Amino acid sequence: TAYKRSYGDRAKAQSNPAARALLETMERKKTNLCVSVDTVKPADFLAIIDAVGPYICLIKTHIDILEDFEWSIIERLEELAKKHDFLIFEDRKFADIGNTVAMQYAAGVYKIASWAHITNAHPVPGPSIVKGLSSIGFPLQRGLLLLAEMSTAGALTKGTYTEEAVQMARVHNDFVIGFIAQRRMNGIGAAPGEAQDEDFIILTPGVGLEAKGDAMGQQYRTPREVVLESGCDVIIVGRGVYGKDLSDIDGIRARAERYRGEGWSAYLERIAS
Ligand code: 5FU
Repeated sequence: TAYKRSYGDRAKAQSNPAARALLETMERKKTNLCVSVDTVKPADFLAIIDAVGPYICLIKTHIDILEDFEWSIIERLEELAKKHDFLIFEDRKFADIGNTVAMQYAAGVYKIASWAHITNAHPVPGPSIVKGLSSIGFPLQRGLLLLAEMSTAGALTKGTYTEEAVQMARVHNDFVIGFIAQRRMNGIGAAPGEAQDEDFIILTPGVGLEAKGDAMGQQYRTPREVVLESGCDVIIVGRGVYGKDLSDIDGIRARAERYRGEGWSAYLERIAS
């Protein structure tokens, strides 16, 4: 099955350019770490990205958290992506009708489709959300993740909801490259014998080595649990890397290096087993 194969091997079979580029970057840089930079000040945002850049395959943004947004932040982000060889994932979690999300994705203040290689959407509105986003993103060679499962306590993303998210992805697998989920999704909800060689990329938030959770429902598992035991591909780490003191760049760099090591060794163990 796909998750026993190397990222580089899996890249070759991907037809979506963003999926292929992500897997190739992971193989080339030997990292399955995505850092989530959830900071308010643009200066912190850019300094942290520059520090963790060498250790990551992907940076995850919530662009609407930044105060005093200006377009030069995007230009700087794109420069850093080139300098350190990583891709950009805007964690926008689109959730509206196709016509609306197409505008939210292409236009407005952030023009997400113009700079984010990957974005994500809740499957709650049904397949029309994929159609709307694909009308903008597919021609730009972007990729979409569906939120099949969330990391928070009591999340409603379970059972048939998760299964139908996978079915939705299957129907639109030119643009939908994988899932935000807590475990592998290949073959879920498929008829026996169907979907044998599908290969969805699984990106997993709720990863931490120190804490078990936060005061607002977040739940953490270790890179080993996520990558080795649950078969996920990319670990998404926010506070575990940037911590409480955003000026402690050496500490941030050291933690990124540590998570990269933990994630990569779990992956090596997985493909060797
Ligand atoms: F879809 C999800 C989810 O299920 N859980 C999450 O935590 C997204 N996230 C995001 O990952 C969340 O919005 C944060 O940006 C990040 C996790 O940050 P942490 O500091 O590692 O808890």
